[in-house]
Amino acid sequence: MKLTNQYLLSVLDAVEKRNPNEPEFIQAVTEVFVTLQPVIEKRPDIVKSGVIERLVEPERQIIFRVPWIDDNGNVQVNRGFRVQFNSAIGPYKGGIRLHPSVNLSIIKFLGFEQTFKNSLTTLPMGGGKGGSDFDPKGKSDAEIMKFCQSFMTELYRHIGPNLDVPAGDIGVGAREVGYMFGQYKRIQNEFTGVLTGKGLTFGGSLARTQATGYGLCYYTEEMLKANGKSLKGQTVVISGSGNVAIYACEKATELGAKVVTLSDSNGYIYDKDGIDLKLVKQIKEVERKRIAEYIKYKPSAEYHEGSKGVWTVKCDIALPCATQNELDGESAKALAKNGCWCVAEGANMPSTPEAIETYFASGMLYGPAKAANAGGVATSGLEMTQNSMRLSWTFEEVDEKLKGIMKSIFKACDDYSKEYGMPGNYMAGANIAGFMKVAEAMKAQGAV
Ligand code: NDP
Ligand code: 2IT
Repeated sequence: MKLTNQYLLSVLDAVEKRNPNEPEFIQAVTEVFVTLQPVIEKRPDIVKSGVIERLVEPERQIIFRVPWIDDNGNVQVNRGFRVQFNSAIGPYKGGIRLHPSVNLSIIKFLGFEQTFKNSLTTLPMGGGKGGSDFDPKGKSDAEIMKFCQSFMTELYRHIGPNLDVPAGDIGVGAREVGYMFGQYKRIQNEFTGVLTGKGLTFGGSLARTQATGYGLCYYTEEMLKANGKSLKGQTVVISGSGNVAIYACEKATELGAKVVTLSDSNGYIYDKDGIDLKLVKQIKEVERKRIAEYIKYKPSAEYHEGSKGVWTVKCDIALPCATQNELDGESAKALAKNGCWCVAEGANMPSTPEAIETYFASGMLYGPAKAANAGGVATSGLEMTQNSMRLSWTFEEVDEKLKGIMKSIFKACDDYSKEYGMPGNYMAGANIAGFMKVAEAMKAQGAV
């Protein structure tokens, strides 16, 4: 699909001029615009109320200095970000990413996409994202704590349970959320559900840790079911070996698939017998080591240098769960050539535009990130609800609600793809479904 609508082309042109050097943000906006073309043609009222121009400009962007002292007594300085993208349907909501590659473009693409994703969950959450170019790799626990405390010492004044509720993303899990929560509580003198992904002893929700990976598999299973298939008996390739990858592997295996790979930014492991997840959890969650360690304990498995190689492994289904643009056109062609017929995205924007073109050209089923990985933030929404009610649901209750949400997300993608004349194009369905609710709310609230 190409962008030919003159109005959207002119808005995109303005976005490009206003945001030079932000390739990831432009990529995310372009993808959404391409799929919104039929909506724009059908709904002149939305155009007239300036929804599109407002949607691509964050409500607020905060950039701040994060100084901290390392274990050698040296002062280190990082840059912190929080982009509060859209609050039309609820408080800003979205994760915090700690990775050396973090910059404004990456945080903006994530915050922009989060707006649509959160809308799809059916829960009242606006879109936001934050992070820092801090590199957690090789840092001691004390350094991580000092960084998180310093980060929150500035961020606390911009967030709140009814204003903006951050959570985890790359490099941020329960440990980091715990340190940030502790610092927020201390400065604000208030115990409140200001972050999600908290520890279970202080307001965290059961099943939040598993939610993104499990949700990805629930979505994938729905998509397969609608197309007369299921995960059972399929060979699955997963990239990444972090939170999303681990729990996608767990649920896919439970649903009867065989997961044969995991990866990190250095390389990938291939285990023809199916990944031993107990071993992976020990290496990644307990020891915080690299995925290459796997073959020390499982010599029959293989380790290959280079993360892109994972896409050359023969499979039925690929679940990219590492990072943006990890799967390019060439890798998508390699997948197709090896008979892969389904890609569902655990990571945010893992497929380049060329890769997505290849999925459609080769007739693959494609589950786009905004829909397929929405289970994490949906369960964060359930954590907010439990915090407000001052109670906690059982694992089974949360998991059941998550399943229901993922089913309804798939249905929305399917329904909207049909309504706008693109049956089976769940990318268009997800973007349009997510957009409609936000657009109606923005229109109703006036151009303010
Ligand atoms: P983690 O930090 O737990 O794991 C990230 C994984 O991705 C690691 O294996 C990491 O390898 C790999 N990775 C990161 N950057 C790169 C890179 N540049 N090239 C290759 N591999 C890379 O993060 P999550 O599992 O939480 O997040 C993974 C993806 O899922 C992200 O895109 C995130 O935005 C998305 N997501 C996360 C949600 C959540 O609830 N956590 C919810 C929805 C989406 P290495 O150790 O080498 O860096
Ligand atoms: O990309 C995402 O949806 C997340 N990192 C989860 C955000 C959240 O608020 O739980």
